[in-house]
Amino acid sequence: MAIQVDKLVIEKMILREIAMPLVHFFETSFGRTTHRRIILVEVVSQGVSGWGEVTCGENPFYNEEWTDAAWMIVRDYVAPRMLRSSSKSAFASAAEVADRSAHIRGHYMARGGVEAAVWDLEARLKGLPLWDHIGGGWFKEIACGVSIGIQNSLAELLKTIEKEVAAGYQRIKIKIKPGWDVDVVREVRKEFPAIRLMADANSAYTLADADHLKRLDEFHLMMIEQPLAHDEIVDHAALQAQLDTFICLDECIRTVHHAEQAIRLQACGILNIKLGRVGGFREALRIHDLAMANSIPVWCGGMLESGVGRAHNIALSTLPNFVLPGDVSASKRYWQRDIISPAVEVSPQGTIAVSSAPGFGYNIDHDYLRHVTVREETLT
Ligand code: OSB
Ligand code: MG
Repeated sequence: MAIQVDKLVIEKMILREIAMPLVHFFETSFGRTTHRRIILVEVVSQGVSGWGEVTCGENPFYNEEWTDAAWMIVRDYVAPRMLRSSSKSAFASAAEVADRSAHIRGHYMARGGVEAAVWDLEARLKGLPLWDHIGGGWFKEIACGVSIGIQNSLAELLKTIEKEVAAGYQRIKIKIKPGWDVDVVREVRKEFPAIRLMADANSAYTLADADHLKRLDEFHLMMIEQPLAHDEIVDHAALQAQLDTFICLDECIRTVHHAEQAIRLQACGILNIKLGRVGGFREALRIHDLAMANSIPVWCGGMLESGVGRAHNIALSTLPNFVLPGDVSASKRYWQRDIISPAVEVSPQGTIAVSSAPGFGYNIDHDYLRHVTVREETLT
């Protein structure tokens, strides 16, 4: 039975930091990750819990955020404006939550972890699946790709690609950086002439590398993701004008305004939407809608999430303009055991079936969650 939700009051917020080793290290142009430290946000109203994940890394290298800073941002700046004890405690809906932390500069992932938790809470109070609550549901199964980090050798990379293609994943993304780019992509293409292939540079190049990046054109990549600086839309436009391959922006797009600028300047042909990077569902929906209106396809990026963030990504990916396979893949690629049950599984066709259970659609594995929690604080 649905509970009354015309006024949404958050009675308490529980912050948890969990620590889990990755099954395999993940290396990008900015560094190697072997262990994750993830902040989970639980918001409680009328005895019902909603869950969100802060998707920042352990270090401020992908963007300015990192686990320790995000904890303080949520505890000291976001939570006090969200809770029942704050001066304007009630929300008409989860769509209002983002505004309540809009006075904070940056820190979208910290803010987005809370925002997503309230959307999940509201969906559960209404008895709806999260994908339904956000207006999705175009896809009953979402298309999955994998993101493969920089490996110790080309042989290991080729072996990993072979395994993921055999598992059914619909596109392969490899990470590149200066010294691990054109020659690597050439070898991958030689070995796998027909796969849908793309490369992600995580801001490792500058416009001075345009001629070098142009050499990637001959390998028919679906796109090259974020080749230039994390905050540089204008140079991406200059680069896109020189490349046949589509640029896909990731780091650059934190607001719908950034997306609007990127589209107007023709800085990209494709957008990656990450729920955390843009501060939650409200902004993700806006970017999705703007891209669709401009015929820019989008896909859902990943941040090595636990099951909670992964489940949110699945809900997001059911919106109609998520027409390209995302970086949303099976739990077992990351974790020995996930904190949700069942774990996220990928079919031999490279899809994830969308759950129709209320909220994010999976159960929290409370025993395992307790086991991996290294810090916990209850805010009221
Ligand atoms: O740029 O997409 C990225 C992971 C951490 C930081 C940045 C990125 C990534 C990924 C991994 O590519 C995607 C995933 O499998 O979760
Ligand atoms: Mg990326």
